[in-house]
Amino acid sequence: MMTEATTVDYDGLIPNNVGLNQDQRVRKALEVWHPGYIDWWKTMGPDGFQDSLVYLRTAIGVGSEGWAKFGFVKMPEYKWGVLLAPQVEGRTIPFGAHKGEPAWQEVPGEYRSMLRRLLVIQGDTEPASVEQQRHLGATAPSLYDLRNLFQVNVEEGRHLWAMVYLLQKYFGRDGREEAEDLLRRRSGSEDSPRMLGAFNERTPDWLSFFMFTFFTDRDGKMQLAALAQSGFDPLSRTCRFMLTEEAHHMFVGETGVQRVIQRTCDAMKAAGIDDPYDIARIRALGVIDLPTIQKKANLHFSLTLDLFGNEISSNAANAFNAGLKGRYREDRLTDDHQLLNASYPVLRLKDGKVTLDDAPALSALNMRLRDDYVADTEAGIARWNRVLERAGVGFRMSLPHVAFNRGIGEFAVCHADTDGTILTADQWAKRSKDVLPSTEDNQFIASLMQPVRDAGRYAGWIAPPRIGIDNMPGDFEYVRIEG
Ligand code: BYC
Repeated sequence: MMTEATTVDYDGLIPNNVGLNQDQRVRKALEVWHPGYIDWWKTMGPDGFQDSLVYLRTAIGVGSEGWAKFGFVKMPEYKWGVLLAPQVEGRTIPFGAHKGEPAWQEVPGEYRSMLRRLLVIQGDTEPASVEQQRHLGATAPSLYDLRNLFQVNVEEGRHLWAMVYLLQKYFGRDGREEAEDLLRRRSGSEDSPRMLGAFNERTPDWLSFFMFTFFTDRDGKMQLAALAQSGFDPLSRTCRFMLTEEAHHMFVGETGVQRVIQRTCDAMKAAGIDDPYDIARIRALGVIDLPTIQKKANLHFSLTLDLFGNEISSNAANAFNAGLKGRYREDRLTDDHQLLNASYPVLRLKDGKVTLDDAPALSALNMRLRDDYVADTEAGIARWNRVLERAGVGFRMSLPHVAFNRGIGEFAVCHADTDGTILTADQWAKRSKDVLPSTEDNQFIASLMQPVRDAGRYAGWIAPPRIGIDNMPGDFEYVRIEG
């Protein structure tokens, strides 16, 4: 049974469904944080479009249907708010040592620092992605894509609000300091970088953006799904609502790459080119050759795998045991949800070979979530391949081996080919340009990044979408750039 209204209070400065009007202390703390956030958005958010009118969706409820309203908004005036999925009455802790006890409505003292760390890491990724994408507006391939970029950006901003609310409400002074620090760190900064590796990388072009939203936002989905199982009920409710927004971000990535592949296939067909490796001729058509798209996928997949942490992790075991972070779809799994005697197969590097070893299931939870992620990603790749099948082009996209190009975990110490073969440093030095984007590849992609700003028109390297956002017609002006 659900309790609480699913509508959102829009009267105050901060739209919310958490009763901020009755909670002076937290409301005050958020109102103090608000100007710093707006300042961050204006200086680190989308560059050059702060006065444009953008056709954005805003959440107006948290029910399963009809939570979004579309309309033209200037981004700094977007209604960022605090939205939690409705409380489920009688909810119990679904896993770990406290399984079956009533879900916590307050922070359990013994797990305070562990929980704070999880919130801060999650919170840190959200503004980081906005910073990484801030220059992309200048080269958008259409107004439709420009609008999708901004939608993703404002929602990542809202996800930051979601974590900041939890920090401010449940962690007092420490929480306020963490909330300030989330606005202080910067993606790619030498002195004060974002916390996780992939969030300090550059997103230099639109193919990178689509790959990022396909691969890295999907890590967001998996991590949020694991946190949505949390025994700390406010975190569970927050993540459940964030997941409804995350779906659009992955749609942007998946269909973005799909449209790039489609356009390349169409151009090859029109020019009578059958060989996908006839790269110079294909590039001369002004489209991105399929092997280069594969290299970009290799890069983004491997960077994203690093976000799952070490295969064997006591942090992950402790968070599960404490009831704070579960497994993907914990509620649909049918084991004892405690895993004290269970094992799980883990890929390891042994005597220079990739081997599968059983490890205690509790320690292997990062590996397990990563496996679930890989399976989810495979399904998306299969949808890309349907475009290639339909076009009759002899090329298929695939995921590289999990040992390929890793910076964290078991395989960080070795070089591996895309099929998992371990390579020497010399072999890797020769091979890497064939499997990761080279400077030349990146320069070619950069040369295509010319903005298209007429409603209904698209850059030559990407096909138009099949349907418009909110069912708008093909020539709809999604962004009124002059405001
Ligand atoms: N970079 O025991 P381990 C998203 C550190 S994306 C740098 O394996 P654990 C989004 C680790 O902190 C989802 N350092 O770690 C997507 C630890 O340090 P300490 C974000 C790393 O904790 C797109 C040490 O190495 N949410 O939402 O088991 C757009 C030992 O490692 C990295 C979350 O990640 C790294 N990649 O696993 C916008 C959920 N990996 O403590 C948004 C919350 C590990 O020894 N986070 N280290 O000093 C977690 O659940 C876990 O902290 C992690 C790491 C899965 C990240």
